[in-house]
Amino acid sequence: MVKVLHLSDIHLGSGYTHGHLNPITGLNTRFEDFVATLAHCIDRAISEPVDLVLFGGDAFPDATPAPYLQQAFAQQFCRLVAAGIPTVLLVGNHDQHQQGAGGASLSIYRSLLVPNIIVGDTLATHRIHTAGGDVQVLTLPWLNRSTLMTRSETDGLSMTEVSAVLLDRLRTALEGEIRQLDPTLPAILLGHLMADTATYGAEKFLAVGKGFTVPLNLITRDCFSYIALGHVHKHQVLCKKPLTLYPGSIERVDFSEESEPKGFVLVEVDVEQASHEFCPVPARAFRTVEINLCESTVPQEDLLTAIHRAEIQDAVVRVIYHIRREQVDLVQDSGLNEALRSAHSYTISANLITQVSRSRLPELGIGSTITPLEALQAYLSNRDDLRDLEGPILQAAQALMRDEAQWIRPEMDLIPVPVTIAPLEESVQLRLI
Ligand SMILES: [Mn+2]
Repeated sequence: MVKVLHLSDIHLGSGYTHGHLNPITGLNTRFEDFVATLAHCIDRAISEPVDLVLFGGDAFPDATPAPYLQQAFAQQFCRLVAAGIPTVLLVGNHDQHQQGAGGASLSIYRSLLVPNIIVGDTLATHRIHTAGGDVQVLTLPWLNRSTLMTRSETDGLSMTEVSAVLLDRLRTALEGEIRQLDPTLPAILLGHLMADTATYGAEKFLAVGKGFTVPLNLITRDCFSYIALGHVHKHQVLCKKPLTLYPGSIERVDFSEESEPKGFVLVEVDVEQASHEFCPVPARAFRTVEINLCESTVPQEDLLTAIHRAEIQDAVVRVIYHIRREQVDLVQDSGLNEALRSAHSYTISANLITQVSRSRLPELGIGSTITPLEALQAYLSNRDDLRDLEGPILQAAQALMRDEAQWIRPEMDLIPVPVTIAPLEESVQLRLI
């Protein structure tokens, strides 16, 4: 039985806009938060003690972190080295330099031959001796086109075709590793990837062209006792046999993670099976206070009541209120600042509601067919403030249209391109996944 602590997506150095400068240390308070949470995870690894620590990737915001970030990260993982706990550091998409072309921010640990630290920047199997017995860890770092294919191979292929070829290569490479596994020892797959059945937000769309989604059944092979994942910030179990899960990130990076518990997992692994326990960490709370004041006769009072009701103590708070233009003077910022003093940091934004929307220009309505220039003309003749610029704007537009015509091949005009815009889920993790 091998006892494992699995954490992921540290992103040390992110989300500074939600913090402020600590006047004593001169550091951003969010940096200090992230370090404290990471220290909490390492404390637990040592106090248990666990036999092995697995980090699922994305250590920093990018592959060239500032020296103070590198140092803070190293100081924490160095404690595992001192305690004699073997550790695997997997390379995530944020750790790769130029999409895999120039090494990774974590490779330094291998170059320095730090004992008991293994850097997972290639698809490879590592046999690790731990206090709980020997274990095999197959590392699967973030893969992108350039990892598995040369440029000439991808030339002329569509995105879907590239994905199909990549998955095929991954299947073959994985099979090669699996065949060499020792069936008498527990085997763990440690991967930084987007599984097709995971719950995530806009990163799915943002990652188009950069990486690809891996079908869960490609990795959930019975030769593995445990499949340890990284990349998605929301903690979730994808499969019970073999146990496959994302521990999620350890600190909130933005408000999309407001309602997600943050933590790591402790996993007991043997050849046949694995069981886990999610351990929450004291990550800083994020709170949204949102209220519609349009119907309120005492908007300031109602807003203050809403703020007092929320648990804002030491939290990163955002206050959003909706208000009519004529009520704006009824809300005083000074009173709000006072009410929000116990928050760690806060932002206040007023959303002005215009009750009577302007009627559309009839000539631009549905059913009328006009050229782009006629549309511009109709728009300009309804904008008194642009009257002086009407001539020059029309001239500029004509010149642009002429220019454009040179670049448009006639056949391109004739092919309708179907565009499907999928609705984004509410919990978007835009920047960091
Ligand atoms: Mn990632």
